[in-house]
Amino acid sequence: MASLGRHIIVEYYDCSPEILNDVVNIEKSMINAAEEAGATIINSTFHHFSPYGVSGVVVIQESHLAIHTWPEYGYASVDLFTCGDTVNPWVSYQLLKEAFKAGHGSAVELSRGEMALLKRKNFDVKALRDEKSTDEGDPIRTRDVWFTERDDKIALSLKHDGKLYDVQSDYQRVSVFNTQAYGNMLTLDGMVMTTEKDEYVYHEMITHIPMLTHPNPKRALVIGGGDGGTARELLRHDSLEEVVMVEIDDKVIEASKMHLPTIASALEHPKLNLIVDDGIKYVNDAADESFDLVIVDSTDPVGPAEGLFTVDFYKEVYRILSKDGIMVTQSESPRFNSKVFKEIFQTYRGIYGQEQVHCYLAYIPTYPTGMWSFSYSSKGGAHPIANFDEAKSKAFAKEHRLKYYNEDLHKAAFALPSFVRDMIS
Ligand code: SPD
Repeated sequence: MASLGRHIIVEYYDCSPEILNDVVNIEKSMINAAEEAGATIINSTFHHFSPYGVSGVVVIQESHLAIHTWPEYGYASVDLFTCGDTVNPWVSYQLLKEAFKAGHGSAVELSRGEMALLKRKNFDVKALRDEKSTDEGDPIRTRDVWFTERDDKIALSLKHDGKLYDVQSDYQRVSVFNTQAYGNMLTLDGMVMTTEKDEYVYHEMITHIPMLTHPNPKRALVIGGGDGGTARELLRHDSLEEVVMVEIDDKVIEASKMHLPTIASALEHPKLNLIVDDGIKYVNDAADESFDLVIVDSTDPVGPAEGLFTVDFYKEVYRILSKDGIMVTQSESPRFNSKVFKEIFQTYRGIYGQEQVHCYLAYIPTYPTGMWSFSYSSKGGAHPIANFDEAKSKAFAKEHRLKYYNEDLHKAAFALPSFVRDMIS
């Protein structure tokens, strides 16, 4: 390398004014341009000016990408600065040109920090660290890289030591991050799906509530759930003769087997029939009354999971449930996804009847707002509290040393805060 860094100074002309005034989209495009160029995102901050214009910067481990836009002229000025040779800033240049629908663009590349002009200084970071370190730890941060799940109003960040897996599958971006607080974490299209440290809350609650309410469940179907956590919990129940799991994306299974071994631990279980296919198609083709329990362990209702949030799909699930059958689905955050949350309960009540559908909650720190909901719908009317076997539940939780679910929580989870109750009543 003849220089420390490459600095591309970019002009985009004749862009779409609307795009250049959309701060949320510009941030997404800049982050995407950095990732596609091979950069590691550290953080980003963007600002919309009144009445128009956007400024922002994406800090990457290899330096930064910065932008300022003048929508009224359809013009954006962009700096792409990268150090080392792992990131190709010209990939970002091309992607941003397309993202902003630029009529034409121009760019000048400068070499920054000519090696011929640089002389190494005496800078001993190890001595500095030894001198400053205290019992509370190392005061000199060597790594400060954050994963952020964001929508336009809130964001959740987790500090991590890098990506262990990052693949664009046929359906979505599948990544595993090595987070500092929650262990390895699976994300799909930038949304947290599960982490090693808090996965048990979701997986115990989505399975044991219906399993300990149904009088005699023999066959269970899981739609989605490719990380394996739901299957692992179901297979603790000896009464089950078969668990069929239909996951659309084999990369989710691959990533989980490689990097989430404790969650994926039952994926080779002899009672598990793991099918890589479209769950909607599987349900449409399944025989009437062929499952005692159907669990929809889906992602959020964007991308490949969208079809799992439709009336047609749930009518089909109802059809394949046995007479006493129970359906449980993850039903999003009441606070964060209020619209979807309400629609879900309205839809299920239209199919199962007003009294047969119940909402319960669990507390999952790595999901938006931390408050997560599940729906419980029964075809035969089994009430999740009146009909659950409390003694069995107590013994089961003890025997399996469950970390979240227990007989008290089974009942308590259905006690809803007033604002949640009002949303669905
Ligand atoms: N926003 C997070 C929703 C995640 C729901 N599914 C998680 C899959 C875990 N098996």
